[in-house]
Amino acid sequence: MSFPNHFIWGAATSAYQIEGSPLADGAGASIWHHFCQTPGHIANGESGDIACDHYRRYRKDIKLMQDLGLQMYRFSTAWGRIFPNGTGKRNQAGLDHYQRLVDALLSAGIAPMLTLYHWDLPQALQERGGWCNPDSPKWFADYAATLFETLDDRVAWWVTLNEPWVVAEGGHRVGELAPGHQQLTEVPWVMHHQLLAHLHAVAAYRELGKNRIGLAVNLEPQHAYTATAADQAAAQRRDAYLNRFFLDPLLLGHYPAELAEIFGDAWPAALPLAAPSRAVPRLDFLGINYYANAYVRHHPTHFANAEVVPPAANEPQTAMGWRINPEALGELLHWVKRRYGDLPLIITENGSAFADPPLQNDTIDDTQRQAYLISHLQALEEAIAAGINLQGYLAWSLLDNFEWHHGYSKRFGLIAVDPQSQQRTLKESAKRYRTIIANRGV
Ligand code: IFM
Repeated sequence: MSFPNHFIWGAATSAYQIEGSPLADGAGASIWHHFCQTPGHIANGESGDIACDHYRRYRKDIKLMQDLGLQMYRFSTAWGRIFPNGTGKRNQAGLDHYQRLVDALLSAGIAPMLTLYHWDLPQALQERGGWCNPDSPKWFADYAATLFETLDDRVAWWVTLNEPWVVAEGGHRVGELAPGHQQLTEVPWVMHHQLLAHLHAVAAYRELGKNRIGLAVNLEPQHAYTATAADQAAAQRRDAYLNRFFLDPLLLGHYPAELAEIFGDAWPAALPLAAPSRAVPRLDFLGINYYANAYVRHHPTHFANAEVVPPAANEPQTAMGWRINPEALGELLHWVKRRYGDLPLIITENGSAFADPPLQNDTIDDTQRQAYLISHLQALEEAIAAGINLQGYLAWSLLDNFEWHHGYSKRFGLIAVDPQSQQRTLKESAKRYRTIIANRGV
């Protein structure tokens, strides 16, 4: 493999998944802190209370990033550390923490990519309706503006929201993620208010910032399970729901037509949107989180009359039960270019959970993760050669961490973290990634 010289190599994490110390230094509780306290929500009753203790160990973790040769580190700020009540009085200690983190990254020669929202809404805002409240876009833009004013002199890459569709689907329809609602009527509003939140934050950025601002969406090609018209239509509906729900209104100015049919009475009569304008770009880059594709078939009683067919035991899959399909990643990048134009793209997350072998002779030989990494990088190399404007790759994740409702049972890290001792161990995939970075892909 060979990647262009300007291609950026890095890794990603998020605040609640690694930081621990959720209430330290005056922070306000997040919906995840709250959600974890209800028995039954998280596997093994776990929480992010300690996680990777990165809030206190970030300097050591930056040394590990340096050791791997990372050029960029994507992390998120916890809104409630900066505004404990979500709005109103600012907590300087929280802001100072992230200033120290950014300064330490820059001194290590690592470019920070700062995600403003990776699912940890302040609980105080949830109590005011969370993303269902029409004021939520303004709450978010005010919080974002504080960070732009404080850190845009040092942060050159900003991401507004991480995976807004997962916030709506997991948190408001399925209910397995915080805040744990199962209310179909909430889903369109949660999506719409996040969209407006992104637009308000970008508008604030155009006044306050001078670098780049984008978004990170999870995209997953939806393939029809069979060639029947019914399965093809089911795959199209799921594509509209998952892949186009946020990007169509953002970049094309309208919601996918299929959504009214999918939601039925739960679809609001009006979701007013301003048309996109070339003069004020709504994104400087698009971050894509890619893990898997899906096969979809018609199902009379499933949501959207569409069922995702799980992989059979003998089909390639990760410990999440997600299909391993690097070709679909290439296909996806071409689809994005065709549908939304030639935006600068970055893979803001890609990685795999596997039940890693135990530490033996100081080695964790995670061969499956290495194979996943390499096959997906090969797909990216081909996409670049075919003219895709791909600027970088951020592996998910730097560390084994709190995988939401799965607790610590699913390990995505390049670096293993022993939850008891907090000992970090570079897996073989991390060493392989270090070699790849050092040789620009070779
Ligand atoms: O851990 C998550 C992350 O927070 C968002 N994207 C998917 C990852 C793996 O499930």
